[in-house]
Formats: sequence, structure tokens, C-alpha cells
Amino acid sequence: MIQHLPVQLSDSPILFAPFDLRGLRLANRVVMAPLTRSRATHGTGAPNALNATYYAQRAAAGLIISEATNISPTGKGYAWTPGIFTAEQIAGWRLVTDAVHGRGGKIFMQLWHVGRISHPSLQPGGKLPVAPSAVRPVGRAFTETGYQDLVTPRALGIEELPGIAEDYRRAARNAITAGCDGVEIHAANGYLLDQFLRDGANRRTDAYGGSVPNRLRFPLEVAAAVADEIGPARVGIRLSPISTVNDLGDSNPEAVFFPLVRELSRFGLAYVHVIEGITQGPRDNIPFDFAGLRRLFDGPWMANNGYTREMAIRALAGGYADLIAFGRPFIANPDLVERFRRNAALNDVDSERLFGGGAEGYTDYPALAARSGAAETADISIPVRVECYAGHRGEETPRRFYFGEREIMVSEVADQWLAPDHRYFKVKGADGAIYILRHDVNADLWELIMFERGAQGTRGAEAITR
Ligand code: 8OZ
Repeated sequence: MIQHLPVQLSDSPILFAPFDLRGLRLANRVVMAPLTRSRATHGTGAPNALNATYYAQRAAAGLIISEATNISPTGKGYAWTPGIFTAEQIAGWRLVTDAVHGRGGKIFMQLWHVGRISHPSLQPGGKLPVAPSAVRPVGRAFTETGYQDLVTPRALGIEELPGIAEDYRRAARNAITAGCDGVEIHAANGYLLDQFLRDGANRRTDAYGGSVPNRLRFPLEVAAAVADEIGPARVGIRLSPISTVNDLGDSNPEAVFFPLVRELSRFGLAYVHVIEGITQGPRDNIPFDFAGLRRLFDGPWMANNGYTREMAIRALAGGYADLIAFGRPFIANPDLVERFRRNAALNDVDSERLFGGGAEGYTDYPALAARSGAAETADISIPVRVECYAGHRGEETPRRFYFGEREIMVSEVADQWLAPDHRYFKVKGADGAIYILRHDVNADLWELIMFERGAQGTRGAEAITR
């Protein structure tokens, strides 16, 4: 029996339209931005089960970009950040990628070398951090014993650069071995590659400093090495042309970033990810032509910095961006996609618990409570692959579905409802559980939105992945 339900439908289908990221199908346009949380295993820098839970909770994002991840011991600049240069770290990341994929998500790893934004206590042998030039940044490093002043770094010799490009290449390979869908090269926020790009930190007089082509050289060599190693379609890059964080700036940002993006456009990369304005800060009234920058790149464009749901819809609908990355909203709202879908209120971030510590302020942010009424009980939203047969009126009816590796045979369609843009199916699985599947008929996207296992009385996403 088919009923029409008064379902509150989304006014923003563009946010939830799938996206083809150079062959990788993303369920929607809402990206989880890279977010440093400093909760990797102490001593080893390997991700752990708590980290896997945190990422799995956020797997309804169209794409997760991992927290910045050290490509080498000298690339590290913050206490308890994860790495991707040891077997233990690769195994730790496998926990994360399996958990994300098990919930139908996709994940890229952000590859990070901090350059001068470090401290001897975080460096192998207590040595000085390295940078393009021996220019001391103003600021403090987050060390295991608290904040300490940044120091004057050691300028890299030209003969050392191929080794660092090789570290990026190996890290990219390791990320793929760990199960990541791709990598994002961190060339933003005043870290090593950004230090080469901008003249506030690059005072070199060799082939890697001075003119704009020289300052682009090392970042482009790294992009080429990583793209060569894992294929350009699995490589994104993050830029922050006018951000002043980590004491970095440039005397003429458009003169640097326009040619850079023009060059990157030749690679066939997965995407360019741009932080507009000052990272975590103001984004308006800043003289930089981001729309002009976007036009120079022939490929997917990801925008970031202080976007709201409405700003994101406008940027996507206007054709400026293909994907929008959300940072702090994703820290506080594991179900951010569902909240955007319902246009629901967002939790606030607990700023005291951003870096270091355990589950508090990390995996304990509440998801929306379930509502009553079949179509409104969407306390989970897991993209699923559904195989159908033609029902008695020729309409598609689920026969079986998969989330991650798990296959559920449908033994009975107990009920179904129609809404203007969606169809809902209440089905009984061969495992005895009741599932509600939602089909977005315009986007041809299926999601599992509700789960009940009668005997145990458990329901929701936790029960499904158990
Ligand atoms: C905040 C705290 C620590 C690191 C960045 C990786 O700015 C970071 C970061 C941000 O890109």
C-alpha cells in the first residue's frame, strides 16, 4: 500500500547530489575538511580505535580529508599528530579507512611537512626544524610539554630537496597501502610547501627562490612525484593564497597563485582545495580574485573557510565550486550532512578540547535524536548500493543491498511510501532485522536511514556496524 507522507524535503538538493571526483563517486558535496586533533597514539604516531570511531561517525560526508599527517619524522611540528612513514602507522590508518569504507564513506589523507613550524623537541635528535630559508616565524609550537616559541630554522641545502620530494612520494604510496582513496598535498597555512611559495619565508637565491617560477618549483616537483606514484586522479592539493596564519605572507599573492594553479591544471589532479581569506578567520573584503583563480583550473574545485549551509548552496548552484569543505562544523556535528538535509541547528564546538586528550570533545558530540514517523526517523544516513527488481507496476523494488562489504538480502518489502522526490522502503532483511531505505529518485541515490533489530532492541548506526 502506497501512502503519500508530508515529508519535509530538502530545499537544497545540490548539496546532496553525488559527485564524480575523477572516477571516484562521492555521495554528496559536503566534505569534511582536514582537522588536526592531536589524538594519535603517543610515541608511535599511529592512529587507533578511537580515531577510527571519530572518522566513522563522520563517514556520511561526501569525502573525508584526514587530519594533516606527517610524511617523515622531520615533517612533524605538533605533539601527538599521526604519521604515515612506519608500518605501525600504516596499520593504524587501516583501522580508520576500513571504518570509513564500512559506512560507505571515502577518505583522502592530507600529507604534511611543517617546515619551520616545529620545535627541536619534536624533531629527530633534537635538531632544528628545516625550511627554505633561515627566517624565524613569530609564534609558538604545540609540544608535548606545552607551547614553546618557534625557533630560527635551518635552511635546506639544494641537494636535500629530492629526498623530501621522495618522502612525499613514499607517504602517498603508504596512504594507498593503508586503504585511502587518495591524498591531499598540504601546500597551505604556512607549512613547508607554502614556505617555498611565498616570499615571506623564501629568501633563497638558487633555483628554488627569487622569481615566481623558482618559488613554484619545489611544490610542483612534489605534486609531480606524488601524481606519478599514485596517479593524478587520486591527488588533491590545498592552498591558502592570502592566509596569514603561521606568520606567512606574500608581497603579491595573485602573481604567485595564478601561475601555480595554471601549472597544476596540467596534471589532471583530483581537485584544488582553496582556503578563502584567513584560515579560521575573516573571509570577506580581502583583495584576491578567487573566482579568477578558479577559472584557471580545469577540474574539480573545493572551497573552504567559514561556509554556512546557505553559502555552500550558493557557491555550488552558481557553478563556482564543486565541493565545499567544512571544518569546525564537522568537529561538533558528526551528522552534519543529515543536519544540513533537515536544515537543523548545529552543535557548538568545545574549543577547550580541540587538541590532545581522549573521547571527550572528540567522539561524544551528539547526533540528532530520532524523530517519530517513518520518514522522519533518519537518525543515520548511510549511502548504500541497492540491487532492485521490477515490482508489479514496473517500479524498482530492492532485492538486496550492501553497505561496505556487508550484503543484506531483502526477504520481504513490508511497506513503502512515496514523497515528492524520494521513495521509502521498509524491508525485512534475511538477517531478521528491519531496515528503512530511502531512494532519492532524482539523484538515483540510496541511503539506509533507519535500522531496527527487534529481538535485541538495538537500532541505529552503532548496531549496524557491530
Ligand atoms: C590547527 C592546529 C594545528 C595544525 C593547518 C594542520 O593549519 C593545520 C593545523 C591547524 O593546516
